[in-house]
Amino acid sequence: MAVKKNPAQRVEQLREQIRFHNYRYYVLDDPQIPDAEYDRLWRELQSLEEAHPELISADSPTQRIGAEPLNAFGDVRHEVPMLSLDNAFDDGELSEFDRRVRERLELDEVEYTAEPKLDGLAVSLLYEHGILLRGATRGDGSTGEDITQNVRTIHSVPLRLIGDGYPARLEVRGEVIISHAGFQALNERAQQQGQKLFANPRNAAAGSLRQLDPRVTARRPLEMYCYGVGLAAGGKLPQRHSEILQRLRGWGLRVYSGIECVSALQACIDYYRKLEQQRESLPFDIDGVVFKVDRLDLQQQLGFVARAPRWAIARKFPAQEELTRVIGIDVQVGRTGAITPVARLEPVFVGGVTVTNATLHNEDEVRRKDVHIGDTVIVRRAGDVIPEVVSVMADRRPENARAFVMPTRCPVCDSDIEKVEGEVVARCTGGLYCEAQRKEAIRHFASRRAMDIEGLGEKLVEQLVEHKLIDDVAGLYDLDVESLAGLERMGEKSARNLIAALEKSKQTTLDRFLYSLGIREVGDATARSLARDFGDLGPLIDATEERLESIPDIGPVVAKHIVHFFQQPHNIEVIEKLRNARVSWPVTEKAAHQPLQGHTYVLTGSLSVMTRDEARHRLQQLGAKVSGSVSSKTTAVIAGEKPGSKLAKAESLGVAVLSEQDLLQLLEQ
Ligand code: 9MJ
Repeated sequence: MAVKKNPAQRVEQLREQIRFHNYRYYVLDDPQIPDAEYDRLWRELQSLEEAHPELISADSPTQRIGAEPLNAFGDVRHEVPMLSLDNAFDDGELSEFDRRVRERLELDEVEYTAEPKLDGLAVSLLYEHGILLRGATRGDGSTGEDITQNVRTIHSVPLRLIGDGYPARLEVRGEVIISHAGFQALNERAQQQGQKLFANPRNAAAGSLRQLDPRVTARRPLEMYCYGVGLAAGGKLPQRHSEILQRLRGWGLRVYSGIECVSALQACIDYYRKLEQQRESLPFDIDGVVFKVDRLDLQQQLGFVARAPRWAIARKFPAQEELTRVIGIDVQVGRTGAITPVARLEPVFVGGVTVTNATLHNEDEVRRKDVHIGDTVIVRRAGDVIPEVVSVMADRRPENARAFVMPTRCPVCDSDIEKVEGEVVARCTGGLYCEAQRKEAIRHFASRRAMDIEGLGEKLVEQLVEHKLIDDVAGLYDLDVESLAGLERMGEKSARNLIAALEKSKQTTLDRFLYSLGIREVGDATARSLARDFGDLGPLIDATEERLESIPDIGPVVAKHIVHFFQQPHNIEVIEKLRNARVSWPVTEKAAHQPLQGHTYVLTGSLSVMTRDEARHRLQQLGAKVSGSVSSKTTAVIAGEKPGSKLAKAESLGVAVLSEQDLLQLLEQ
């Protein structure tokens, strides 16, 4: 029989258990127990500490947010300076670095560790006998600020190291960041509370660490990844950087799992390319890759110059944010008449391309960001997303800067612009009378996920409409080689290719056809639901709002748009013309392709390729049920990043667990 522990022993035991589970959750991303079980341990510790306040110690997991607000941060002198990194902006500069290293060391080949360069704030953590004593910012490298109270609130920072063998005094360095998911949640909360939004995760992390009140910091989703050691005294560390990182992980500190040891330049370049590819799907922002000479004896031999070590380099990605000037603000008219203000910019090179326009989304955004013509602004370009104006450099506003005035009439067709109560978007009321809306409708019709007409790009659509060769999408199928061949940049061969592509597009599917019509709020996923449910166009044209709303994922607003669309005689006329041109699709048996019928899935954690909502939707389209709780009847649990207690429940019930990769395969079927 277990001996009943006295309170002091039980408190220590609970702390050890909680530390271990924190480590599983925050460091390894692999929780071992359900949330409810963790909460139980936590509450037991809390009530024991309440009953026996003399047992409370600063390294207890309950004591993360203890201290009162400060008046100012104190200074911390770094015993070992916190160096910065030299940069390489292209492969040539990286190659130069490698050459210099090899020459100095008189070696033919050097091994490097390759790490993502996290875009956050460099922080130092000092542990004495395994207990976190102090956290500090980098500052100028020799003196930083004492932010102990704030780093203590970060769950991936252990208040006490686990395991053993750590030096008596150990100063660990790393980057404090906010992940994309954390950033999104933070801004959603700020918006709900009517507070100012953060411009990017880095600013949010910096602002959060600089709070004098640790209770504010504690509400911010900060995380820390460690990448090195400053001071180590009273104990031994391995003689390779990569092995030190392994050790840190063993002591409960979070280290990014994708760090690799690479030999020679080509492998460095390969790693850089790989990370460049992965950049968009990583859970946090990175601005490059850091290469460090792996052997510490070689690092020592190389030493450092000024403020940067000779043994490391940051190969930076092309910048994603740059400063430029707004030379005008125009509005663009979209397919559904939506009016989007667009900043015309002095050309600027951002993230590898020259940017001359950036979206301002809508009038409210222009006001919120307070963008004037003449302002110097920060422009951001992330991946393939349309560049956007992030913020204005208010102190650089020239005297003659002008505010943006939202037009009241469409700049293209002169129809009224109207803004429906409760909607953020203003719209041109011209409909297909508006040339801009017509062009956009045709472009959408031809796009890849719609009718997929190869070779029919933006420029060509503009010419076709402007030369009055067509006035709606059905007109495309009346085009012939002669009428096309006279257009700019259109030889006979391209004309023939386009006619062939048009011909090919006539064999389509119902969902593509529905999507291509450009009904408001009917994206490709909704189009698939409709196609699956109705099987053919006729019944859909006759459907009532009520009937449409009975379909999962179709709400009252979408239903209204669909009914309204088919009530317009003009739209029915175009559809008839398309059918007369022999556009056709196989008529499916209603709800034919439902391979997952009878299966139930549960989603937990965050997915990287799609949102949970999308995943649910797509599973439902294949006939699956998606449930919020795990039971023995569950077919499988699909676990993303940071899965919740559902994963543990699945494991305890012996229910299958699928990764995001498995999910993608399932959906591919
Ligand atoms: C970042 N920011 O991720 C270093 N860093 O090493 C990594 N920064 C660094 N290493 C020495 N991974 C100085 C800075």
